[in-house]
Amino acid sequence: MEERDKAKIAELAGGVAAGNGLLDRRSLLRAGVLAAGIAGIGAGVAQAAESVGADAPEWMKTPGRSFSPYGMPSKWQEKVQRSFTLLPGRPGTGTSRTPLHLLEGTLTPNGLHFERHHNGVPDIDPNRHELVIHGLVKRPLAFSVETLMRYPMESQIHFVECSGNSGSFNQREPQQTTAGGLNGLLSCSEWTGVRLATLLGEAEVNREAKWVIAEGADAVAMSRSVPLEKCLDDAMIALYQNGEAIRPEQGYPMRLLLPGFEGNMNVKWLRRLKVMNEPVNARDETSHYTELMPNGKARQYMFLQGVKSAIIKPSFGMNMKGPGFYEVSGLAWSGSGRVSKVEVSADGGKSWAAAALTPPVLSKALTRFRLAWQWDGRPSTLMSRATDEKGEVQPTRSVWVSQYSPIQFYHFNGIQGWSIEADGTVKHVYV
Ligand SMILES: Nc1nc2c(c(=O)[nH]1)N[C@H]1C(S)=C(S)[C@@H](COP(=O)(O)O)O[C@H]1N2
Ligand SMILES: [Mo]
Repeated sequence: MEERDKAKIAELAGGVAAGNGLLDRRSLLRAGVLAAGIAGIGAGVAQAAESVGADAPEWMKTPGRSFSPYGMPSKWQEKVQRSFTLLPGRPGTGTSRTPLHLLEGTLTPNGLHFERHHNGVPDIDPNRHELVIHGLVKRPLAFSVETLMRYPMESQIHFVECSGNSGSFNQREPQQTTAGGLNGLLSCSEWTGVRLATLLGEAEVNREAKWVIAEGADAVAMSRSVPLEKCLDDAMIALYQNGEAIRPEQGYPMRLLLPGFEGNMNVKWLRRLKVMNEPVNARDETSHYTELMPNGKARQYMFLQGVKSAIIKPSFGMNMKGPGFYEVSGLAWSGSGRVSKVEVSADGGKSWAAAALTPPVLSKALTRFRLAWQWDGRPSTLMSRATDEKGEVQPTRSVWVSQYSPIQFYHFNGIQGWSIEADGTVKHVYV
């Protein structure tokens, strides 16, 4: 690109904000792709024909098909699917990932929410399911689904992230896979249900109580110890997911939702909450979900998902179409609250520019960030770094790795990078 053109783009877009062509975060509000540069660069915008409608496509010539009782995505979107990692011989055990790289915005369609099952998805008859609250309470209570539905409800938008998400970053070599393949044990939904504090209030928790043991009604009866404090704070018994009854894969007829805590603690198919004065050291919190330290000791009960971000556009599998004006965008989130800042670098971390955060920016929810980039066609390294409202900053991968034993893979929240080759190929690189 000519220096003169570059300068014109930068001027129209509101200025250069960091090295290697990152533009000011307000630039997208001011200028479209065309206005910001030279017609069509990078974006492939074409000139419209003089007379529109002369050659109408076939779908304009016959009536469309009829109504459907439950709508499905367009057949042209059939590749937008979850990807699986299953354990051999154990069909219901493993994970499926949200294809983050094929979605936009921040909410995950219910059919694409990631899945993590320890022994398959139970087929629960809601008329025979009960949630029991017992242990250190004055009044042990059993709630049918119908009873819970009569309680006052609230809606909250929150992410759920498996603590094993992005676990491959502990490996020596960067895995060459999509943004969803790397980070897709992550989804975000509007959850509607009953505040757990309301139900615990009715059961009247004893003074010595400190923990609540949550147990699922699946074949492994997955159990986790949850601090009582969290249960009395923003914990919810979720009954609805994005407006419809929670999906079987997500815990139908109800799940425990612990905003910001590692996925595993959000017990699905919830059947029992036992109030205790100590944690139980359940199988799922001793054999797994601990952090193995270099000295061979393990840290237990690491609940919070750290502040994190990843660039989704561009990412592996999306090649650049020549030099020009691009929007770099991605997702940022924190288990501790709101994302306060996301910075992007196009020169491998030498300089950083603040990205625009697309509203709404919600606590413990996915936030979309965007920044205009004028790619000059030379090899570049894109990175993003998030900061949350508590002031926590995403660490570098090497800082993260140095904290743990080399086989420890839970809670990776290090800075991620993509290299853009001169031919436009996007590769996963460690930065
Ligand atoms: N009862 C039960 N709850 C469970 C699990 C399970 O296997 N059984 N998996 C846990 C794990 S490890 C994660 S990451 C989340 C995944 O929730 P999702 O499948 O709705 O994405 O559920 C958690 N709750
Ligand atoms: Mo998980």
